[in-house]
Amino acid sequence: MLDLDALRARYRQITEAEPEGLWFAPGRVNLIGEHTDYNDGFVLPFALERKAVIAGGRRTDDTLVLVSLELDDEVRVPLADLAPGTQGWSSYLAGVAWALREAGHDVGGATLVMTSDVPLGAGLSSSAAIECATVAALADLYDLDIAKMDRARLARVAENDYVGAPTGLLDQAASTLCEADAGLFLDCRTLETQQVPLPMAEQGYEILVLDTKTPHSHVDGEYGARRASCEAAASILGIPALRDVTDLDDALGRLDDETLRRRVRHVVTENQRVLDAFEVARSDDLAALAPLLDASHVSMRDDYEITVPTVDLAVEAARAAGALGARMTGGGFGGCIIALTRAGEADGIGRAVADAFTEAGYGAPEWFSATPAPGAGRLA
Ligand code: GAF
Repeated sequence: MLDLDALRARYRQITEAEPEGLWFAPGRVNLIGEHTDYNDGFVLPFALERKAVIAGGRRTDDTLVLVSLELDDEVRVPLADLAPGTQGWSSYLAGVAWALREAGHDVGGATLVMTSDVPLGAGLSSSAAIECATVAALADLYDLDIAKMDRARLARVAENDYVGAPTGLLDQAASTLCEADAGLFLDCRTLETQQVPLPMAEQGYEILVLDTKTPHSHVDGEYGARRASCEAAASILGIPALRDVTDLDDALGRLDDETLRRRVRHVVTENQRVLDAFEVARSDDLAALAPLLDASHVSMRDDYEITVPTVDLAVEAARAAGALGARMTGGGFGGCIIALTRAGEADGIGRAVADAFTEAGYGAPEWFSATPAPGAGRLA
């Protein structure tokens, strides 16, 4: 549970004033469409109730005072010293101020005190939640008129150019643009979006999110290596991005390297699965999502090679315990799985996975049932 009284108290301690406002942005799960975003493809995430919240106010000393409640840490950065490549938790906030200023927005100093219950490194977009909450705070504080998609893009600039993680737009778009009880269908090339109602409870389903507690990071080499493979394959195929593959067999036949072939097969089939999921979600039985989730996991495991043993076991154990379908969600190399279950069964399936982890000698996972929640905004 987020302690908003403690958040306000910490703000008062620093500034001797009340915050000018509280802003939030959520973490997300990606229902389907993994590693498709930077290939100009399609994604279908939804936002979580778990979120980052920032208590903020303007300052007149051209300085950012950035505080993490959880880490009990305070960082002071003069605006003139904002510099890409800075590491650490505060770079997700400082990077947004930098990105806004680079884009020509008149952002001055601010005190931003942050708290978050999005688990770190779990593949639930803890960093995008902080970035998008920071955009929301600074945009309001400095009266900036920035459309939602542009907010997401600026948050991505912070992630890519300031923090140095070569990610796509999925996480920031989800955290900014999602709406309650809906998934967000996003075409990452045209940036067209569509809200896709996900009446899970009405149809008698639940989405279990289970954190394997195997931590991952996007600043390490594997994520960038996958991205580089996709760009190399697109260049060999003479197309702008793997989104443009129209005949998979033909494309595979033109690639000599077996690893590249597998990477391409994942991206192209995953894009199709997002389109299929989009259709299913508009029909009247969400159970038809299940085989798409399963196929997505197999593709990430065997072709894109971004799963790890804990994640694979979690998916298998969830399926064995009655989940209708399950897959890893997020960037990979650890983190979370999601499983589509019948209503009332998610918790028991979480417990069955925990038992399987104990038997395999893995640490205890954590899990919760997820309801699609709204994207970033002002809390108070
Ligand atoms: C991470 C990245 F941040 C996203 O841009 C996306 O590529 C995802 O991994 C994989 O789908 O969350």
